[in-house]
Amino acid sequence: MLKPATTDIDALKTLDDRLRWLSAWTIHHANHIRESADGLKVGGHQASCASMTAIMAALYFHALGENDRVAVKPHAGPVLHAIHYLLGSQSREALENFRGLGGAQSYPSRTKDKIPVDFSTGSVGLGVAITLFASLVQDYLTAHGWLDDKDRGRFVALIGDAELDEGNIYEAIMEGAKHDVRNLWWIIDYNRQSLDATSADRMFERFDEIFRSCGWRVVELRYGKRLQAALDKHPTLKAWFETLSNAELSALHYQGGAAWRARIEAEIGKKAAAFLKEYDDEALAALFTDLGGHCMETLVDGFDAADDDVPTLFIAWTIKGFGLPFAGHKDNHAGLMNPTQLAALRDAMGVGEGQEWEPLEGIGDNARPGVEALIDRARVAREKRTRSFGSVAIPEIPAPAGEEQSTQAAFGRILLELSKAGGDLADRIVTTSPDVTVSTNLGAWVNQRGLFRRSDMPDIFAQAKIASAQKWSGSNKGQHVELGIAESNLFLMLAAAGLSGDLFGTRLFPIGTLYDPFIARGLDSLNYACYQDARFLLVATPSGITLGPEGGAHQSINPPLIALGQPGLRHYEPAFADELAAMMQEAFRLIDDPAGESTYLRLSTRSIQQVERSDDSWREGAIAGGYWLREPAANAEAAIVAMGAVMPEALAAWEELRQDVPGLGLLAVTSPDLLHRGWTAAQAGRWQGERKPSHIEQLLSRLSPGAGLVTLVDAAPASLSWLGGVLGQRVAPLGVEKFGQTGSLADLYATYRLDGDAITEAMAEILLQNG
Ligand SMILES: Cc1ncc(C[n+]2csc(CCOP(=O)(O)OP(=O)(O)O)c2C)c(N)n1
Ligand SMILES: [Mg+2]
Repeated sequence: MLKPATTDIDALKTLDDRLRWLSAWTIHHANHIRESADGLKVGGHQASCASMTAIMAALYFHALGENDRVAVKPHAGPVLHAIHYLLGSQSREALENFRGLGGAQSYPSRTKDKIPVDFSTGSVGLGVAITLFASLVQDYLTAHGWLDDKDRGRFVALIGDAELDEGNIYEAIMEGAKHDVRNLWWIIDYNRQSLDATSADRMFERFDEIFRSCGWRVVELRYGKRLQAALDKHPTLKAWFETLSNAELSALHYQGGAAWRARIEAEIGKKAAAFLKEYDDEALAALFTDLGGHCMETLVDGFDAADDDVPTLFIAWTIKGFGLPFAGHKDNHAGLMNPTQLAALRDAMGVGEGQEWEPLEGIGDNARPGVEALIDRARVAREKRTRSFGSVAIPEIPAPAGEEQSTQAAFGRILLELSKAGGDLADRIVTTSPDVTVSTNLGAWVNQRGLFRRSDMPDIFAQAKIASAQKWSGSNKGQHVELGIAESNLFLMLAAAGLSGDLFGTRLFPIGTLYDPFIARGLDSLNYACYQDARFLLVATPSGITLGPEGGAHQSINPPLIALGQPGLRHYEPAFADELAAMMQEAFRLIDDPAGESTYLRLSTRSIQQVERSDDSWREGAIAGGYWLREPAANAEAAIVAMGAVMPEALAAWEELRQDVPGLGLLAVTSPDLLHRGWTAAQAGRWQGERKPSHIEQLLSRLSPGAGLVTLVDAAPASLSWLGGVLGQRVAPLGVEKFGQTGSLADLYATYRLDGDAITEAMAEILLQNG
């Protein structure tokens, strides 16, 4: 820790003011001074920033240690930029270009901002929860000997009070309690305002109870020192103050001293007369705005007192828009000061006109050294930014043997073999699953590598000699993090583990398994993980109506479409075990490559006959998104295009139809996602003079320009129907458009038109159209 021996409270207060000024100015500049080419409102949140400049000054210039990592409330992004501007790590150009292309981002972004952002934020709640999983990853790395004690830190989330409505926060703290997480500070900017208005009072005294019952220490920073002292002297006034609702408090803060006086006179009367005499209106307003989250002494004392590893929730009372003309107004969320108001703030801050960007402008000679000393100390603490890539040798992953296999079973066997063979990759794999470890075939891996628990967890069933195929014991050397059924937590765990190289300098290879349809349960968290460039392998299994009797609400139709639209996530859907092995090898490579990405494997429980390969030529195509499983004749009039578990139907139909349809090809698609990306990239390339056709253009150009394609997929048919647009070929798209029916495979394939008859009929129709 780089904490100062004595705290220069005055210097911290100066920095608080400076952050309030610079964040307001940055937003003002973007909205009122920078030229607008399109007339669109630029926006920004001056009130949300002003609400927490004191908290952030106390944190960044006093409390944070060099290993500590922070998720900043999205709408306080400009305060983070102002801090880095003072530290010298943010440029004036980027601030002048706030919310512009290449400028400081609206909300802190790991990937788009140039300053070191520990966690991206924007979708409220997720930035909060990821800190908990990052702390768990830190414990994991320490337990496995990858992180020295001296490199451990604390994970801090700066939270808007309205964020507390996001359910993912409670899912996270319950999971955290199970894993005994520590080293967390969650600091609520308790301004009791949300976007629309003031927040509901009913939950008021409930949040702390919820956290306490999950093992957290709750520290309420309600009053600043001055207000505390004043209220201690006047118990009646204190009791009255504490009955004010959120809306009343906010309104009074907005109205100011005269309103406070009138209200106190009306409601307390004579008993408050002596008190009111002590203050003029201005002093009265200043007194009542002296809440804990704006009082530097209170913040510093509060942070200093929490010097252990107990997870701590700070409830820091604040006023939204503190120090700005719209402080406390319920509509101030997106409020912007007008130029006159801004000029008044500038004058009040002692900043000269024309000197707005000068970092320490107007700070007197006496105060400067103290301020500069705090900045210097903080600079050291904030500079660290590691990205660890390319450190691990990825071995060749052979396909599991077996004439008949399902991709899901093959996945389990590949992991088992990796575990048995050992080595760096196997040691760095960490698996995780929301209570579907066994049913997604991670069981054998877990038998080998064990559950991760900081303290030993015996396998009671094994001790009692009760027969079970599944060992279930935990230790701090275990490599599987078992989660409760909360898919959002799975993705946040993958996000945190997938950033281990960035956060801790050690790359892990996280693998998460879940049921394919339940991707939707954690979709925003998945998007959040990808947005931050976390790297992991997501294995979603089983999938589609191929579940057969299991069917019902477990069927998944649209995940391939989700993957098609999800940047940073590569979808592969293998039909055969050897494809899967190649894809897993590629996925591991992508995790450890700076230009890589995460991978989503959509697998099936259907055991199918494996194909015979005469050589390895399929492999490159399979990794690129597709290959001819049965070569078409040059200029063939038709092809079957199929993906994943329905490949046996495609192969059988190909056998049956090839007499009638000369030169018929069978294209095995392994990734519509990659094919589509390649297609659009090649188009964009052509606009810049590049001539290289994409993989899918090359594949389809083997057919005649007017050829017909029958596409077949156990998913939404739109996953493949777009292929007709590549070269203008006709498409008959087969797939699943309704879900929820149980049945045998034969019945379901017939009902949903995924069987041989459907392929034959579709082929006949499309060839007829051609003729
Ligand atoms: C998941 C999600 N839903 C909605 C929003 C839109 N939104 C942005 S801020 C906000 C409320 C902000 O209130 P609070 O968290 O208390 O922050 P404050 O500005 O008051 O500090 C909302 C609803 C969002 N960013 N993310
Ligand atoms: Mg709020």
